[in-house]
Amino acid sequence: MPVNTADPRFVQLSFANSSVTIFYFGATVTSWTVDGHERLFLSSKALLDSSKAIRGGIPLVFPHFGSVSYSKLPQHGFARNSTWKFLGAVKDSSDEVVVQFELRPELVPEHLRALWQHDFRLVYTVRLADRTLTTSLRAENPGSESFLFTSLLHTYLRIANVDDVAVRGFENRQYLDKVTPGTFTETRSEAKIAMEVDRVYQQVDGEVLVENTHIGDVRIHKTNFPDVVLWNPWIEKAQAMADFGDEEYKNMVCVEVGSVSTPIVLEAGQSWEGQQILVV
Ligand code: TA6
Repeated sequence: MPVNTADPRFVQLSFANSSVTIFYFGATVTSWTVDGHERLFLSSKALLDSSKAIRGGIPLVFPHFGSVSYSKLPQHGFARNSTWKFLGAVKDSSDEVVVQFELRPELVPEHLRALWQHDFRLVYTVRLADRTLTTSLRAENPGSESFLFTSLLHTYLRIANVDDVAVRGFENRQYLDKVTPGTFTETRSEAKIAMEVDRVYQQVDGEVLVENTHIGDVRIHKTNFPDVVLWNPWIEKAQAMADFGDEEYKNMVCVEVGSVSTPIVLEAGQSWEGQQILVV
């Protein structure tokens, strides 16, 4: 199945009735269509000129989620603000299309590189098959000293109406709430969204199910990403973001698999890999 690199900004994969668009900037998946239906949210105001992280799709968060005391990098690190190298198709068969991207220090903008000077290599693998999109991020430490990192796939799912959506899989999980600061335990079998939500659910073991998106459910399976962030900016935060429509909070929910609660220590010569499988 074709891997189309005609446009200098992105690569497009197609497989059966599915397609994926991945911008080289941030190695950001911006679109995933199945049976002609778009399953990811991309803001109508997203900037696609490499001037800032793309508002939507699946931005990559590395070397840290949020802002941390041990780094002066901007929120969510530099992976989503760097132009990655396309490594090409590693598989293009009758059952899936697989491509890879790479990020190394020399590809990171100098002003960001100067704020985090560890040697590293990231390899991002995007695998498109029938009704599934698998994205895997491998971090390697080719240097001689260990470094700390946290990482997350900042997935924006497209929905018809935020009032209808229910997210299952968090029951009895502890979560760090960034809206009403504190740590709580989720008692509900389904999380609904009727206000700003910004929660880091910890040690989420099983499948996360996002129901009533607009054409059915999205199932999220994950490996080595113990946490799940649930985020919707709601009205005020939506209005405060220049690259996000004032009303767009009604049509998106971020369900973000990550390893963010506890930094990972990557020893010299070691590697780590986290994976997400979206199933519709
Ligand atoms: O993942 C949720 C979050 O950390 C929110 O707190 C909000 O800041 C969101 O990420 C978007 O962050 P960004 O830097 O892309 O505007």
